[in-house]
Amino acid sequence: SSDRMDWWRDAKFGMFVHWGIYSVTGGEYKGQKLPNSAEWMMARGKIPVAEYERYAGRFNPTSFDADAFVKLAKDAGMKYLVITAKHHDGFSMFDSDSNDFNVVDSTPFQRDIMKELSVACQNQGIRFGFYYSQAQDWRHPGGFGNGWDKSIRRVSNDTYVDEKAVPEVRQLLTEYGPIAIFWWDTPRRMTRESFDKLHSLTGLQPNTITNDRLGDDYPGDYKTFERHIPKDAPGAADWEVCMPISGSWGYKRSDTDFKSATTLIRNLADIASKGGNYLLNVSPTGEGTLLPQAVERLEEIGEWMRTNGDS
Ligand code: FUL
Repeated sequence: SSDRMDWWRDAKFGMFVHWGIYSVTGGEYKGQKLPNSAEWMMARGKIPVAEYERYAGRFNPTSFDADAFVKLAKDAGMKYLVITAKHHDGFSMFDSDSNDFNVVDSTPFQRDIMKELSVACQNQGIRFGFYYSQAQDWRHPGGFGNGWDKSIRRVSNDTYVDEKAVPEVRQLLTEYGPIAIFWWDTPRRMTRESFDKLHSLTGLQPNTITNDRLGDDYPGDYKTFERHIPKDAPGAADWEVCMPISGSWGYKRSDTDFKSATTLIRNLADIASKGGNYLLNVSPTGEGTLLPQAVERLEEIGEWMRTNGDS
């Protein structure tokens, strides 16, 4: 019998992409290397909202080419791509109607990166999905997570959900073609109304597959494991391991901790043999390209896939 999960179960391998205005400095704030992943730069540096906004003015990844980017994933044997439409910092990587702090309205680049990628994926037969930080938002006064900027006059989390998360999720699910995956992240305690509003939006595209990070009562379609591979096949029917190709999710200049191609291939085989999917993360720079270390590894995996894979 056919199931909306069929393609996902067959896919085994996807590309995760963390990209945002923190990529401009490679996660460094005023020349300081900060602990944790680069996309956490604003929180680790305790950067005030007004100051963080200025990074948008430096985001101009003119070397970005959506077709070439998607081709890298396809040639590596990946079947789907999931990218950060909005991370915790509150910056929207698409032409958001409800948030001007976005790639089209607030950067010299002025191009809708999500639109370009959705088209490139569709042309090359790669399923396309969004990561969306629905709870943490360090810029909106009702988003969770920003405890450092005391100049913000807080509003309720419901206000944030109504003003930003709901309209953005709706826009992402109506203006960007078929969305294969909606990848929620870092659940926090919201009101039942807010959870339900977000949850029901995924019904706009009945075939959209979701992970389990909207909230405790919303298991989604599959279980997310972060950074580690379960030792034994987990009880869950459908699960995915997400893992950065190096140490950080977002591009971090000081991060040279690339996993070897051998390790990556072994991980893929290990996960696939236990029935899961591998969502391998790469980190575009402020120029819009991947470091050669990442490209080389993707190419090596692709070679292995062509010799040993099933397609
Ligand atoms: C985490 C986030 O806080 C990280 O920044 C990253 O997006 C990872 C995949 O999920 O919980």
